[in-house]
Amino acid sequence: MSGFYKDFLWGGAIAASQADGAWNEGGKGIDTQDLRYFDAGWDWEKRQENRNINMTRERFLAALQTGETEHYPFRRGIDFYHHYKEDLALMEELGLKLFRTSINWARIYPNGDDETPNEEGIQFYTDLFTECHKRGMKVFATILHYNIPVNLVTKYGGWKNRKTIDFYVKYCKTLYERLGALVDYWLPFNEINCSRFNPWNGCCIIKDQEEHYEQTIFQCTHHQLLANALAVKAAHEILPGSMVGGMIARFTSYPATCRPEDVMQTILDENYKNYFYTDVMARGRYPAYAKRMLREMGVSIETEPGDEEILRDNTVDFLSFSYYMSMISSNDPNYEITSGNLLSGKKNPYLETSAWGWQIDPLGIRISLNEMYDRYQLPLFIAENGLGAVDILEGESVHDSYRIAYLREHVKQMAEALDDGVELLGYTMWGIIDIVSCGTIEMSKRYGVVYVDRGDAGEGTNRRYKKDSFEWYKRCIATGGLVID
Ligand code: BGP
Repeated sequence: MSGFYKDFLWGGAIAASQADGAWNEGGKGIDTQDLRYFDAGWDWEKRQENRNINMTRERFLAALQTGETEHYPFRRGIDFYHHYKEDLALMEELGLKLFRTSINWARIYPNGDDETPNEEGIQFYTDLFTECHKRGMKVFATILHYNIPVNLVTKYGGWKNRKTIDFYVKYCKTLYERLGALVDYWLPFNEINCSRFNPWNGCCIIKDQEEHYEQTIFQCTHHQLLANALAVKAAHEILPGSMVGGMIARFTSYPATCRPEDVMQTILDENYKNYFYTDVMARGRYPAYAKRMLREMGVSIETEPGDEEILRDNTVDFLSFSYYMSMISSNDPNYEITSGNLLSGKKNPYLETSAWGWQIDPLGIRISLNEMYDRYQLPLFIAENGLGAVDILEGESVHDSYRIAYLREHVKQMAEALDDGVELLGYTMWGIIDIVSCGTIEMSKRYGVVYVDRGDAGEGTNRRYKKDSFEWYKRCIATGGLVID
C-alpha cells in the first residue's frame, strides 16, 4: 500500500460557534447559534429530543431577551477566543499541518447589513491565522458554519430572502480582501445539505412562522447554492489561484438487502441527501433527478434570470465532506432506527454504534471517498471525522483507547482510498479539542485529542489536558500515517 503523500495535510477542525465563546465581546453581534437553549439538568431522552430541534418563535424571542450564558452554551464555547494561543501551541506540538475553523460572520459584520466591517473582528482573525502560520499550520477557513447575525433573521428572514445573498457576498469579499493572504483553503458553507436536516442551523428560519416549511427550506437552499457559486466567483476574481470548495455532511448509504427496491431506495437516498448538493456545486446545474425530488415534495423554487449562469460558471475547486457514520436504505419501514449526525436512520446489524447511536463504519470512509472521486474527479478533503464519546479525566489525562481505535481504523481506510487513486488532499479531524456539541449542545459529548475541563453547565477550570489520543495522533502525523497502531 502506498498510503499518504509526503505533503498530506493532517489537520484538525473546530467551528466558531462551538469553540469561541466571547459572544458579546470584540464588537461581535448576536448570532443565530447564540440563541440555542440547553439545560444541563435534562436527561438523556430530553437531550436527544432537543438534538437539532427546530427553532420556534417563542424560543427565539426568549433567547433574544436574555444575556445569560448558563443555558446558552454556544455563548461561552471553550473560550477559544481568549485561549487560541495556548490551543494552537498544542496543535503545533501535535504536528498539525492544517487548521480548520470558521469565521463568525457576526464578528465581521455584527448586524450582517452594516456598511463597514468591525475592525476588531478583522484583527482577531488576522491574529488567529497569523498564529496558525507561525506554528506551521495552513489555514482552512469555513466562511459560514451555520451562524449568521441575528439581525438578518429579524429584519430579512434569513436565507429565505434573496437579499441575504448580497450581504453574504459582501462579507466574503471583505474576508478575501482583508484576510486573503492568510487563508489557504476557503469553504463558503459548512455542510450545505444541513439546510434540509436542521433548518435552523442551515437556513436560520423559524419553523412556526413558515406556512410551507419544505418550500422555504429549498428556497433557502437555492439561495445558498447561488451564494456558494458567487463566493467562488469573488474568490477567483480577488485572489486568483485560490482554492474554494464545497462541503456536505456525507450520509453514506448501503442497500439494506439486495432486493431491487432497497437498491433503488439507496440511489434515491444518496441523490436526495448528498449528491443533489454536490452536483450543483461541482457540475454547475441542478441534476435531472432534482425535478422529481422537488415535485414530490410539492416544492417549486423561485429563480431569477441569470441564476443558471451563476451556477454554471462558478463551480468549486475541491469538494469536502464530514464523515462520521453510514446508514442503510430500504423502503421497508420495519427496521430498527438508530441515531446519527443530523438525522436518524435504519440500523445496520453489522456495525457497532457510538454511545450516541452513530454507526461506526471505517470502511465507509473509503467507499465514500471512492464514490465522490469517481463522480467528480475533484480533489477531496475529509473536513470532519471523529468520535463523540464520554471521556473521564483521570489525573492529568484521559485514556481514550476507543477514540484511538476509531481514528486508527478510519486513517487506515483513507490510506486504502489513496491507494485506490483518490486525490485526497487532507484530513481535518473533528473537534480536535473538546468543544460544545453542535447537535445536542452538550459539552460532555467530546471529540478532542485535547480535553477541556468544562462541563455541561459551564462548570470547571477550562484547563486543557492531553488525552492518550493526542500522543497517538502525534505519532500518526509524524510517521505520515505509517505508525498507526
Ligand atoms: C457536523 C457539524 C459540526 C459538528 C459535528 C459533530 O454536522 O458540522 O459542527 O459538531 O457534526 O456533531 P455533534 O457535535 O452533534 O456531535
